[in-house]
Amino acid sequence: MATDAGNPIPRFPADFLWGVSTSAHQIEGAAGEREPSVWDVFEAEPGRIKDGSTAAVACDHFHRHREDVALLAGLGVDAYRFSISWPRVNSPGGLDFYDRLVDDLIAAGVRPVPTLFHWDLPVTQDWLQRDTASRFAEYVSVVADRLGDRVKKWITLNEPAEHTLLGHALGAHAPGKELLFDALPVAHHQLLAHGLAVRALRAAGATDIGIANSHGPTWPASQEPEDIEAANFYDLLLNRLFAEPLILGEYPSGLGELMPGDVESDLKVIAEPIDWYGVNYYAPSRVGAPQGAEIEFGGLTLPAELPFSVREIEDVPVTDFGWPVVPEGLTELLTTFHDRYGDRLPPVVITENGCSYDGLDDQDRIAYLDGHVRALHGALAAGVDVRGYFVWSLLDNFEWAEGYERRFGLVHVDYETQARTPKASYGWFQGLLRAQRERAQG
Ligand code: GBH
Repeated sequence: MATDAGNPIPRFPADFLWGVSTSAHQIEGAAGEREPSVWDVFEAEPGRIKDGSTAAVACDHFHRHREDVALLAGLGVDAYRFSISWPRVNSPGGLDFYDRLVDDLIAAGVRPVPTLFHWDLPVTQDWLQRDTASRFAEYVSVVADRLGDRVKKWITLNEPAEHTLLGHALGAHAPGKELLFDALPVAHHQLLAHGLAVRALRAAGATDIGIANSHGPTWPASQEPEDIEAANFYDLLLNRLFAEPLILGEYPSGLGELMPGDVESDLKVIAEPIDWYGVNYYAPSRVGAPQGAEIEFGGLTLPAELPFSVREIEDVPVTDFGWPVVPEGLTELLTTFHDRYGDRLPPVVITENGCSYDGLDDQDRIAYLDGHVRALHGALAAGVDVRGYFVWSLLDNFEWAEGYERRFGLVHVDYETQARTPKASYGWFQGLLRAQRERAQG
């Protein structure tokens, strides 16, 4: 990979928000101390998780959060993005845990930035049912009433696109449904839940609300019309379906007609103004016309019925996960959004960016992050209003259907002993934060 690793990273605005991210189900463990979620059920089904593992213990963060807060303080981040588990809030002592976590973060000088839903749905809920959106908003009110005096920045949902696609269309994630295009109501109900949550948070006095959506540039496999058409369709699903209802107040390209309920009136709720737009970026996608047979891709088996096929991006390095490393894709993505939506695009925060590599001396992760931070600066220089950057992830953790084989952390976790060991990338990020702060002052 071509990097400027020797040169200092250009200066970001003094109030730029630097952070790291995690999610509840991937780190907390203590599964027996809360209500079950759809992930607990999914993990118990044979063959669902690659290494046969479960998240019952994970990083045992529920019992070790003080140690993890100390790692955050040592890293020197401004903010920590974690998620609140709805099934844990439903359980005795659940809110007390988040209450302590928030207090400990603030005492350590780290701003808490909770995500209210990161895929761990209570087993009593179902996104195919509209009612789940209303239940979500009630849960959000309970959390906001308890934490809103100290939590100032909120995220409603994490990647409703992945939760719809992987969880309900392809069945690779919980709840394991394989509905293909019949999963569209799951998208609509999550968007509705987002809008209702924004209203609930406003009612509790919140003034700084965003969402974390997964996006990436989509490149056609060739300039043949059928490849371009397939790539546009993929772009519609990944980059427009979950963005345009929020940003423009409408579904793209007639998709609204496929959604359940009174879509026009729901769109008024969905388009409730937000304060910033979170983007999770990992890699671009190369997409072409369907090839008529199932394809294995990025750990997934994509069915033949899809109107597109995902191809390999050649001649770039790949992570241990096999994902292509394309930092310029981040600049391209953000400038495309800026061009598409102009003034209607809220300020952007990168809510996740990271990679899976093994090893403590993770120079490959440093190269990945270094390249992406520079690419982000490129987007700023091109006029995109970017306000923050969060690395995925603080810790190695339970990587969903991949189990524990994929390691995304700046900190290594030994799952036998629960020992935390900062990797080389932890030191690199610490240095970046220090340098940005010194230059902001000097
Ligand atoms: C996020 O999902 C999740 O929010 C987080 O919980 C998770 O741990 C993290 O990322 C790492 O997976 O076309 O081969 O390049 C992001 C999921 C990332 C899945 C990009 C598809 C493209 C694979 N997506 N990825 S490839």
